[in-house]
Amino acid sequence: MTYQPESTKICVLGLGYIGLPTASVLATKGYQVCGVDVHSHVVETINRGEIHIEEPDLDIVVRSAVGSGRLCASNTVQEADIYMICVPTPTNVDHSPDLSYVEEASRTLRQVVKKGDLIILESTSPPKTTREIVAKLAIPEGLTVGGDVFVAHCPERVLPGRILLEVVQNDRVVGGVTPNCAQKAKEFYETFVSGNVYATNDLAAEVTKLVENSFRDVNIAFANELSILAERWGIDAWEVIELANRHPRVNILTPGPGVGGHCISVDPWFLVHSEPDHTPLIRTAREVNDSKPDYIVRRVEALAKQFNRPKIGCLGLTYKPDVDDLRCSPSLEIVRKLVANDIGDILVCDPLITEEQFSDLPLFSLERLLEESQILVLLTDHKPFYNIPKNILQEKVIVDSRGIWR
Ligand code: SAJ
Repeated sequence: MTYQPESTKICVLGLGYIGLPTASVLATKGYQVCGVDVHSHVVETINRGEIHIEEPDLDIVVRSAVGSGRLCASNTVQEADIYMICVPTPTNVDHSPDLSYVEEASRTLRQVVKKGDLIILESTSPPKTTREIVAKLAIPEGLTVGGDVFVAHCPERVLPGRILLEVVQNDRVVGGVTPNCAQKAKEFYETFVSGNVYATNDLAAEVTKLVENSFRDVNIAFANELSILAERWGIDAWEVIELANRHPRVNILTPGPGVGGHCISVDPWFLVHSEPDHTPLIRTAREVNDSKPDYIVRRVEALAKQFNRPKIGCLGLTYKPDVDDLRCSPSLEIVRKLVANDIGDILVCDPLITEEQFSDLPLFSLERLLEESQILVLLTDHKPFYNIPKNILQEKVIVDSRGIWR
């Protein structure tokens, strides 16, 4: 049976960066969607047709989905045919996974799940979460997995800043706890995804997602290590990478101030935590990337010594360019460490961040920051920072962690 949007109800648990775009896209495809979130302000905002997160065009899609009557938000789970779990899966301080949100969502589902329903875990999760947590906690007694209720993992793969496009266009991997669970999930995704949908088992789908982000983390760690070597040798790391990438089988990513966000800096730990004795490379990559902010701080400190309490202008706070997301941001970490080490007056500019999001220091306009700073530290390569006139840059001491002013 293929799912018919007009006669299929969907309940999306968690209305964050994945849940809200997914729920609103499904509503625009004709499904009747209820989004559930524990935060009342999120529910109220969405029911007004507004959004609580920044993502290009999401405001338009949510307004239209709510206006059409096909998307509503609630604090409590609603009965549906398909349940999608899109809750956070963070790590604890010791890097072990915190699965409390998945557990809570699964327990909640147990009250409403009935024969024939499909449950999908979209949250990026450690190996075996789908079978050992979701399938165990969400299925009411007396119902079987694969016979009565279908449980699958379909990891989200969208890139912040391009979510609405990628949620539809990306290829998807659906992993079923049983083969018919995978088949059901594949049929559902094929109703709204234009990319290919590949069916496998739940564990393979979980590991596929973790491998994608770990691959990127390891590659960025390689670039970051290379940038430190290049600086020691007085050569340009970005030039070396560009030249090496001219080789048909080499593709090195770009060095930066470290790796942030809630995905690539978190997900590799799920692999390390599952198999600590067999993941030295993945662990080391995490450590290399996590140590890069301190390296930048030490660079700035060394350069600051030539001044008597310099004004240090820091450009960018978010974890990557052109998003307003501060989660696990190395740029933010660097600014906070520079302030704590008290080596000068720290001026900060980030055109995408409001004073509500960052209240540690006043936020400067780019013009004022350029006027007042002796040292410029480029941390996040937002578009406006590319256009700073060369003559202004030439007057300053520069730490360009992203290589945009070379
Ligand atoms: N970064 C570098 N150098 C690079 C690329 C990235 O330093 O060459 C840094 C960024 O500045 C940022 C961090 O890495 O701090 C992560 O940024 P990103 O753009 O690589 O990835 P995310 O975290 O925004 O989204 C990733 C994506 N995964 C992959 O590309 C394999 C996305 O497709 C996933 O859906 C998302 O993680 C997720 O939710 O898991």
